[in-house]
Amino acid sequence: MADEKNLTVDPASQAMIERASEMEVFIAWDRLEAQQPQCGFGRLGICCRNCTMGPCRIDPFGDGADKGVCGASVDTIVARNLLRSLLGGAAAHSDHGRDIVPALLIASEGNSDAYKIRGRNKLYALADEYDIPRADRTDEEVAKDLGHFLLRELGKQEGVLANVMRVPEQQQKFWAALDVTPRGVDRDIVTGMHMTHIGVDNDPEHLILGSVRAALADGWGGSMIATDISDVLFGEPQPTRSMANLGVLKEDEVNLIVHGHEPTLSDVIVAAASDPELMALAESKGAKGINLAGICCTANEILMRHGIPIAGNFLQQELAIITGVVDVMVVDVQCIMPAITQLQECFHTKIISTSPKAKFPGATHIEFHEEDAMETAKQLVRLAIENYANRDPAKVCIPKQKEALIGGFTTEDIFTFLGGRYRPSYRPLNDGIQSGRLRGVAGVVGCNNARFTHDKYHLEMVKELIRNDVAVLQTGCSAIACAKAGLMAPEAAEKYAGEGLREICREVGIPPVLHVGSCVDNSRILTAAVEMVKEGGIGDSIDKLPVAGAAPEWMSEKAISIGMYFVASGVFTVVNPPLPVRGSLYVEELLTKTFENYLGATWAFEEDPIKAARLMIDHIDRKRRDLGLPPPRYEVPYQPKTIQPEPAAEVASAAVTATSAD
Ligand code: SF4
Ligand code: MSK
Repeated sequence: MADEKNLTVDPASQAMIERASEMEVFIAWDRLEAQQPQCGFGRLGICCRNCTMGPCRIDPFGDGADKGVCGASVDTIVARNLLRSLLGGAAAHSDHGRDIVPALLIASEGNSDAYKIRGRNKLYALADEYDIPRADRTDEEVAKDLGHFLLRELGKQEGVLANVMRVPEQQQKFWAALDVTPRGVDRDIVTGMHMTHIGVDNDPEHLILGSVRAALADGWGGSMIATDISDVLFGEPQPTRSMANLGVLKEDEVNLIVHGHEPTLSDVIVAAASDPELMALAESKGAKGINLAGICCTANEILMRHGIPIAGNFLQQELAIITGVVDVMVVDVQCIMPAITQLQECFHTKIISTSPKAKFPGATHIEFHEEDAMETAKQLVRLAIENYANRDPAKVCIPKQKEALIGGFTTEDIFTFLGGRYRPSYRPLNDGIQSGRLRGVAGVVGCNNARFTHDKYHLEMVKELIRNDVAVLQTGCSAIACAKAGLMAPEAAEKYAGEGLREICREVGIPPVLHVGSCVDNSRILTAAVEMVKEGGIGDSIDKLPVAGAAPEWMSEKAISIGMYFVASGVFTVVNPPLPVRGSLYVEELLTKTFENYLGATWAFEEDPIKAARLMIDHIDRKRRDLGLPPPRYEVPYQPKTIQPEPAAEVASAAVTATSAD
């Protein structure tokens, strides 16, 4: 395998990759190497398996086949593939939202030891928004109506999503003109799948607009519903201190890691881990305590509400097990590598799958049902305690790196910490942008991808943005990358931020990079943009705001949906790697150019994180000029750094060349 320093910039991960290689344990980077050369057709989006006359593939050089057996053009195939991938992502987010509703309904019965209505302010705000009566009713009665209302929204068959009323008027006009106003999550995803069947929709533009509608149903529907219900059920996050990186694991305590996405079980495990009986049991086995930590977005969910430490992001899931001290890893859905169960052959860690929809060969399956949530949570903690004695001391190796962070920012609490308790407002944010002290705001989100040096792209991009006085909102594994690098500590402003952003961070006492949650919480970035529009003075629609988005190391289909709903909501969004559409010039132009006229924003593809940040800053400056705002108060020199192209990309283009020459 290549030098671990080229695989990740995170020292804790470098140490564990080295450890894996010493122990001859195969991990993601080894499997990536074994996969070379990867398929260049797939990367360009030009192969189709939608019927058994295929698979068909289009020759990217124009010498061979330019149509599938059915006559589908390269533009149709590329657009259809993108739509299918996006639907996978939108479905995952939206099903996450649906899966939280049963817990809300159980809480509304008022007799669960696991679930209670903890976010009263959010409950009242949502009830008022959706016309659910509150007078002379208990919180539980209101929550029950809310749960049923949101279930109907997810499965809505007539009309449009209720949350469309949250969207600024200009965005609604764009969507109406294109006929992409989201109608209902289930409906728009099923319709999208139907469109991709052989011989249904063959118009590439129409297919791409189908993906816009499904993405909007995710962003303003499924994901937003997931965020809203989680806030009602588990409580609205508040800024909270915690730590991040593998160094949060403890040699002398039972370590239980929760990994995946949905908070319905992990939030209850937080309570179970502090149960006095279980703590006594842990002590009786020689452990000093029970240490709970998270990986991926489950980590973000329980960090935001309870300050539980983060063990790592997507590419650290195997590395956590290689520390030799993870007694149990509880997994539910999304971003869980099947490989982790194979590590059980070398390490004592027990992998326990819990979702009725996700089984992992080799894992112990303890199916989670909301009615028995506390019982199941305690059972899982007990299993971790019992497995503590099975650790092999010779295999224990915990990297020492961990960094302090503050997480738990939301659209709602931004009001308070900016405007103060007695005058909550977005005014100071908008004032900062209007005066030029703050250049703009960026959302930097998304995954890790083994093809690109782990965390490097997130860190370089975010540092360049804050150096140029662009405040950054983050979710997902990108947020974890920056937390591990110390960018979410308040002191980060002194070290990394430009002068204007530093002044604001000092005044308000916030880090320059704000952790706003998990993947579904990208909806918080949409609603924060809406509040900036409502506050006034920096654009009367989202596409006019000096804001931008990015996913510099994305890999999951969910990221396609997130990027598409950012763009369709008016946010210019830069991604790396490019969407798999480069086999069709038409589709690429549609997404990166024509969308400007359709939606007021476009996609951009750029691998170099500094150049990508520069695209975002230039976009923000253009928006500032269009609004007649003064130039940024503090300019810093642009320091281009050239990043070496990732080796896999070279291999892929070689693969295309080789295959087409066959
Ligand atoms: Fe080939 Fe058309 Fe079938 Fe796709 S749908 S596999 S392009 S024949
Ligand atoms: S977990 S979707 S790797 S951000 Fe949400 Fe991380 Fe991407 Fe999964």
